[in-house]
Amino acid sequence: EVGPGDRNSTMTRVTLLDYGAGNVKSLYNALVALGCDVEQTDKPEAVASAAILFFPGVGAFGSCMAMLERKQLVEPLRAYIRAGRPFLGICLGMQTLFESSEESPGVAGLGVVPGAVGRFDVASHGLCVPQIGWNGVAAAQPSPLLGSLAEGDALYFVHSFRVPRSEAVAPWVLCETEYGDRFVSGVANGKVAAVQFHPEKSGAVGLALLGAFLASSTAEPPPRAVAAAAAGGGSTRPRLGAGKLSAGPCRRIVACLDVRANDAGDLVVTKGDQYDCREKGGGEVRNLGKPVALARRYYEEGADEVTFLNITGFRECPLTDLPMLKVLAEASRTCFVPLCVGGGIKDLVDAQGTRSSALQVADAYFRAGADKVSLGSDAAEAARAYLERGGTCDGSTSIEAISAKYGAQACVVSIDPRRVWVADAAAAEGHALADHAGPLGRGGRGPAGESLCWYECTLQGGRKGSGLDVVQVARAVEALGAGELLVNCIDCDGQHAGFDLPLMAMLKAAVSIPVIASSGAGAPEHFSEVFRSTQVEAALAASIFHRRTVAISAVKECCATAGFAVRAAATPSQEFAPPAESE
Ligand code: 1PR
Repeated sequence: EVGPGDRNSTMTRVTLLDYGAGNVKSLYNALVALGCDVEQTDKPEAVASAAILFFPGVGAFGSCMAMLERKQLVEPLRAYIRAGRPFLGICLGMQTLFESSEESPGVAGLGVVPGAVGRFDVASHGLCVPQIGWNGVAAAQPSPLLGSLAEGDALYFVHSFRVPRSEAVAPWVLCETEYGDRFVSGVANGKVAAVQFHPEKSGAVGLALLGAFLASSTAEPPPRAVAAAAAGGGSTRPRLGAGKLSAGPCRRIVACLDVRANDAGDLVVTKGDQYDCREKGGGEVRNLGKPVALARRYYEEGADEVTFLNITGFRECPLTDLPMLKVLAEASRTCFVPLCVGGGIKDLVDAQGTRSSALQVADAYFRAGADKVSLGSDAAEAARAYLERGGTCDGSTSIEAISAKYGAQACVVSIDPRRVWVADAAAAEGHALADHAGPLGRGGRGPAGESLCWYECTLQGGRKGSGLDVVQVARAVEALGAGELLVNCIDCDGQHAGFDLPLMAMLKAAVSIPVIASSGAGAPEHFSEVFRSTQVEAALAASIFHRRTVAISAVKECCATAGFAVRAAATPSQEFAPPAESE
């Protein structure tokens, strides 16, 4: 596969190793946006003849090495790297350069860099594994790659294992990052480099780094890469001094697009009030814009992540016609931050009786450009089955399948709880209770003035109850392999009165994976409040951003003032790719 359409002989040709795991689409899109002519390949001979080689990867160390063995890529890769030819490894593409990893005991890595990859040990610091989000780096050696970094610049990390500092690796260290302890987040030696973070998903800062790599790898780099490197992240803050960390772990601000077809059949971004997306009195489906254009706007305004939820599930659609595939494919050409897609990720049977597994649906979304998928109803059903089995995993659920193939960090579970008010603890029949008269409550009350409630996990966006307690579901999906929880609250959705703090606190305490608080944001202070009161890693909003009542920059300013590290608000407008035309 070669892209884009305007390829010509003067374009810089780069080789992107696509060995069948993880999402290579994001890196492909970033390289195309920087003006490269990208050859996507899994052939040993293409590695041998590459002029500049990119080695991306997400997933597990062992399965990645097995795949490289199967495709006879191990020796060509070793030879290419040992010859010191231009190479950039990303994430798992960095880890596999080492001799081994605690993730897959007994499996040998490429062994071109000395040392072993180890498990994060951050629990004592109150941090989550996987590390999902934006963090800084400190340069350990002078390198053109990091030359454009400014103080405050953050890059996007997603990983559960990391390279510890050691004497063996010391001569290779390009940069380090702090997450609990200090770990090696980049290695380099001449024209060979590898980084733990995802430059292709790190906005203008990451594109600048990719641009700098291209500029230092070839005598004739693409002009757009050179321009991106020169522009850096667009910040006017001082350049980063040697050894100084550019930033610490940041709280994430997520923009969410609920997408569905309106009555005229057009795909629109809509927004509910307590999940009712029609104008009052059962009118038209609310239309707040077009998905690709809105996603791009949020990227440019500094959203740290964009989530698309297909809220109708397009239940009869054959896999290949899922409308959200096109949305993802187009959005990922212009949004260089993580994209998550949810809604309808489950086993599908189309009108002709053709079956597709949830994993195949997820595969299609990853190939289209998603970085994570989010499971709703199917995850709640998987949790029920897990609980009925007495809390054992048997490998039969979509969470397990997706998490095994793409890594836990790529498998989000979105839950839609609804409050069930009870008169007293006895009436709660053992469910986990939240007290809305307590310090985190905002005076919310049930119909008979109750202040205690438990939260029922609903199915199909609130259309069906499950009888399951949201805390049970959260723990079960974590055990099954989910890497992150998106916690909505039907009662608060679209109400602008703030997040449901008792719910968020309860779930944050119940799991050790990152939690995204969702539903109810109405003001910048609601974000700093949820971070302060509940320690969630991220907070998501929809209606305030769609209606421009609150800007993403205002949210970030408010959080920063309240003492929470956030990624610098705005990404400068990109001229790399044209806006999508087909909406
Ligand atoms: O069950 O796997 O097909 O997934 C369906 C997905 O669609 C779930 O993630 C579910 O949350 C979502 N969904 C289904 N129906 C609706 C609806 O609104 N009728 N929307 C729906 C969920 C909730 C949030 C919303 C926040 C923030 N939307 O994502 O964006 O509440 O809103 P706010 O800032 O305006 O308060 P499956």
